[in-house]
Amino acid sequence: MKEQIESIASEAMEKLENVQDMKSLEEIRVLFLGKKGKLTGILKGMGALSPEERPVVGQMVNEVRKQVEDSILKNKNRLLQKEREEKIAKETIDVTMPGTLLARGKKHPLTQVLDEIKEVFIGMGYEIAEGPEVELDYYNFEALNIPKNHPARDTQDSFYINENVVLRTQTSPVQIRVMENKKPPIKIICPGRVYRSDQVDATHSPIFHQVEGLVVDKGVTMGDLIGTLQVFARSLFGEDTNIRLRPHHFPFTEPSAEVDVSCWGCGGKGCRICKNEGWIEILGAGMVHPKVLEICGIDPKVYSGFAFGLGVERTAMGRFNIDDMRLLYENDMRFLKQF
Ligand code: 2U9
Repeated sequence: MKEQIESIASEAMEKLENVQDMKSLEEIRVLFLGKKGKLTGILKGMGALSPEERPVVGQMVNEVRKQVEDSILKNKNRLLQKEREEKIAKETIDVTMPGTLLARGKKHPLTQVLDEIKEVFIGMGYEIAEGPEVELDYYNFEALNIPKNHPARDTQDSFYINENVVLRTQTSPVQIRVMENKKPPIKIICPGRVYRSDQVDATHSPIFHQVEGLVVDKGVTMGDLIGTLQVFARSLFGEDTNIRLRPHHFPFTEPSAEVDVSCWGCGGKGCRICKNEGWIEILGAGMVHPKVLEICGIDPKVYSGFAFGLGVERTAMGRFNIDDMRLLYENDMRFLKQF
């Protein structure tokens, strides 16, 4: 029995000398001191000993138990300290290391231009109005003084869902809906997506974005329109920018004009950007046709208004010198990260 106890003691101490982690330490404790442990087994066998041997063996077992328990405690403290040191080492941050740069996203060039345009008009007291993209023929054409046989209604120009429903070809229907529901003064811009049945090429896309504006009040004049467009053009293209109106025709405005800005590249002398014209067309505008006011229940003898419309893609391509509209839709980061 004594030899057995001594061999258990030396086995236990040898294991405890090399223990490397808390899990193994616990396994050693169970192996020697647990219910089914080696030392516990000796105690169970003590019944078979003579009365003289029992106290001697009992004392030996207790001595070995204490030795093993002391060693386990010492190892436990050592391993806990080791774990703490490892944890601190792992979590130590070297504050002198350069930070990991997070890739910052950026707004799409169309969004940048749209936000700039909104900013200018919000600064002039306009509200933003929105409306459905799948529109009734009535709001997209009839209420805009575009009669049934007008070429703009031809299916080669518009996406018809059925005879009375169309994908809106401009955001003007939103202005109609506002005028039907709100008495003047009205001062809104209507940004949004519009659809035209065009073949995709460098300057056309079946889906593109517009911003239209509408002001209706008493005594609104062409002078108000020109002044507003001058402020808009200078905010977007620089303080030295001038505008030029060329007579035009739109069914929903009378008089109508196409509006050019002096070229931002050469100030009007002529260069590659403006194709030596000195001017670049940016939008269309005019005084709201009296019939359109009337259709919306606004008396054209009491009220007048002006309206304008611009293409966001066209504006962005001018601003960022982009020569192919398709680049705006391909989501190629090599292109987009330039803006
Ligand atoms: C109402 C009355 C009048 C909006 C206008 C234009 C002129 C115009 C084009 C610019 C480029 C469309 O995106 S584009 O192809 N728009 O030239 N738009 S006046 O006139 C309105 C709108 C609503 C009730």
